[in-house]
Amino acid sequence: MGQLIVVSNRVTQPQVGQAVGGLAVALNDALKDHGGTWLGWNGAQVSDTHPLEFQEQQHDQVTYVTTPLNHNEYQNFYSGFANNTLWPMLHSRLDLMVEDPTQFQTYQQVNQRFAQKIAEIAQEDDIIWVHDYHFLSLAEQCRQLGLKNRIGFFLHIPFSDTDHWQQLHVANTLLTDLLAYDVIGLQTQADQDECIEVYQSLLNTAIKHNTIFYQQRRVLVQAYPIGIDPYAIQQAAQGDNLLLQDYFDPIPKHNVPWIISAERVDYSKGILERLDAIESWIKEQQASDCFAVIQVACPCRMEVETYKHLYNSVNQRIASINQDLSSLEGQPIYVTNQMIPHHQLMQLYKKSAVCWVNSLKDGMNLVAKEYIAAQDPNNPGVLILSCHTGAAEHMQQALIVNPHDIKSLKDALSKALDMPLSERMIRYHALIKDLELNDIYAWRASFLKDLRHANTRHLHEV
Ligand code: GDG
Repeated sequence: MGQLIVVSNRVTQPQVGQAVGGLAVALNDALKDHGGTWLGWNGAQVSDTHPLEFQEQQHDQVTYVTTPLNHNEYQNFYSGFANNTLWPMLHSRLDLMVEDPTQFQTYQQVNQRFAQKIAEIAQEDDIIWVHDYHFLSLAEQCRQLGLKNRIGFFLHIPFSDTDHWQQLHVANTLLTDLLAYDVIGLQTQADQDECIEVYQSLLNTAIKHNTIFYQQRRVLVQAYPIGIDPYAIQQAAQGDNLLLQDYFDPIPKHNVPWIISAERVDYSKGILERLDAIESWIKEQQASDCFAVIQVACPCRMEVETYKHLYNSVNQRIASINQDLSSLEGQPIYVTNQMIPHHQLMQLYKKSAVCWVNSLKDGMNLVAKEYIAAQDPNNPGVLILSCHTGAAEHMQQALIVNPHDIKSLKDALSKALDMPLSERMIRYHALIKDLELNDIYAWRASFLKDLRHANTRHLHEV
């Protein structure tokens, strides 16, 4: 059997002594098990005149092949077509979608540059696993270079429906390119259904069960809900090196329950909607000292105007709520814009009585799963979970809310704060059982099993 080649936008190379998140660990383990290569962007940006080369580095039986992006690629591929066109469209935010033919051209060129590198390194029996919306066209570019390998794709974000795809001028090109993969992996059953529906209505492809037949090719469209490593998270949460003073000023008040939310500051996460509900709840109940809200809000994609604007709005909103509703006991909301080390974040989850995931649309949402895994089984906290996350498809014992319905949010908050231990334990045990059964290793194994068995006949064989 050949080696595994993983491709993702960012490559997360583990550094000695530094704990990284579950996905990076799971992919690294898969590469170690199979012998493998991880290909992607190294996070650096260089000038347009700088020669673009891939660097190879070996670490713990894995070869990391990484490249910088030049300024044009960063602007037009990464910030542009990937994050300002595809991300909003796939998160049903057509109001924020900007489509520019130059950006699409650069997107295709970057996919082609990566395909050329894959063609250089891939042996005949290697299998290739590509991640996320940055590389919808990568398999097609590989096929054009003559690669016959099995190539699988996993989309970490939602697939979206026909109405949204139709608004994209290059939809047919991208959907056709995607059919050069052997397996299209999605987060949820709903995404799987939507993907099949989009192919039926926009490309009129023949479909049987969840296989698309297109120009002598068979493409499996299948949901593989991503999981976490509950055991590793339990271990991490047991540590006691949480240094609140390094992240919060002032540090959160201790004598009240904590409500935690942790996310990149992204409009898909419903942060402002949650802040509205918190403010309204406190005003209605006239109770600003009932709890402390812990908001971990890491800035991201700040070169995209929408993100910069949202980041400022979130911080201003928190400052204004704190100004209006603080008491002698302290303020209601404590925010950090810093990235907290993984172990400490897991400890913060464990100390928090409630976790509130309020996404307006989210492929899965790993915070919801990590929070449950980090809990003390004898005194677990409560998860408030948006119905618009992929996680809600399987985590029905959470308090499921509609993030657009402020009343539903406030009711859930009251219920979470009042929930007796017996009910918290029943909900927790059902949730943790499912997380253990469907962990990240099961996710990886089921995707790779299907990819290995994909029944593939390629265009050039016809
Ligand atoms: C995409 C999809 C899908 C957050 N703050 C800190 C920190 N985090 C970690 C969390 C979690 C990860 O980042 C966020 O994962 P999510 O799944 O919640 O969201 P996205 O970043 O949008 O991820 C999503 C996911 O891909 C996987 O397929 O679930 O739907 O959008 O692991 O813990 N980690 C550390 N410090 C922080 O301050 N160390």
